[in-house]
Amino acid sequence: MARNKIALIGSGMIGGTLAHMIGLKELGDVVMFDISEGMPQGKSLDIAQSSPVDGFDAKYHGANDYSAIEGADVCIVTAGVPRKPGMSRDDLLGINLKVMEQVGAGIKKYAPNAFVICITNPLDAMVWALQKFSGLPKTHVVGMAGVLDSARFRYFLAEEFKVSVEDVTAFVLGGHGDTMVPLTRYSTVAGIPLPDLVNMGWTSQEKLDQIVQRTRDGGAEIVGLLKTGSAYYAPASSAIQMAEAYLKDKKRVLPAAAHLSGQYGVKDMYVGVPTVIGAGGIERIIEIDLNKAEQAMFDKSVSSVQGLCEACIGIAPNLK
Ligand code: A3D
Repeated sequence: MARNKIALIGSGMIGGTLAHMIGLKELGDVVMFDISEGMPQGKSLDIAQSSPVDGFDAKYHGANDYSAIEGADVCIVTAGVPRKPGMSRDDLLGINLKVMEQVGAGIKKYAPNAFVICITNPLDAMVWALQKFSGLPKTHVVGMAGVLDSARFRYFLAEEFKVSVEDVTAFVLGGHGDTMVPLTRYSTVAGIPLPDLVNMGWTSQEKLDQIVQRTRDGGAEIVGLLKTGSAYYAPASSAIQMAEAYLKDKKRVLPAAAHLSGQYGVKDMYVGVPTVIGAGGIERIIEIDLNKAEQAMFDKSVSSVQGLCEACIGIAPNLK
């Protein structure tokens, strides 16, 4: 049986980390694509040379031509530009929308049966545009943000409670941005919801609110420290978890920016919601009950994503 083929479209900081992780986890052969000449070839050769040391078998190929992604089972898209300090994710919209148009055409031509995971920001609008530009089924084009946002939330909670990150589950809904909705009611330590942990004296409501805010600002905190770009280790790990769920038909329950066609009262938009990811791509969208306050936060997040999609249509009217 042939190995899976995983195409990385964009081979910068996240793309390089993805390529390395795919080898270490033996998920398949890797094609690193980028417009920068020599860079994907150089990174591919470098990672391939680590394989005898780490003991994994995978073919690595760097390319500047889309034909190299032909027949890919999974495409992970990071092509575009990241944020610099002082920039919001939305500032990237104009440049990255044009990149999505090229990427969409490349995937449509060479990898129409792939499961496509978009990471490029502003995430919810870019994945929406990428699905339209590529014409791939909506179940097979998905955005990575929720796994990362909930991982940040889980990490901060585990630190606060002094328990293993493995025992903390977290739920983050909505767009990937300042309006994301970390749901404390559905986040737990070993099944105990966060509001109960406040009542049990494990933390205060004030501290929990600070953690929620730090989660919302999680990306900006790292941009401020790095100064030259944005986070890449945790974003790469998060996308790998989604790719693995698809390739191994794990049917993982993962938050993802998924296409909504009426769920949560939202039509033809990508917003972060809990999903089931397996061999069928996005196999199910899980609709949970939101209370009034949560619904209001979710609506605010949806309207900010809607504003970005409208801005995309302003630039590329063919997206309508
Ligand atoms: P970076 O290291 O700059 O890599 C981007 C790569 O894209 C570069 O190597 C570019 O040469 C390449 N590129 C630019 N234009 C094109 C094109 N037209 N076709 C193909 N390749 C092209 O950035 P990064 O890897 O740090 O981040 C990539 C993207 O992910 C950015 O848009 C970030 O904002 C975004 N990001 C999203 C999250 C989410 O949670 C959604 C987290 C972190 C970063």
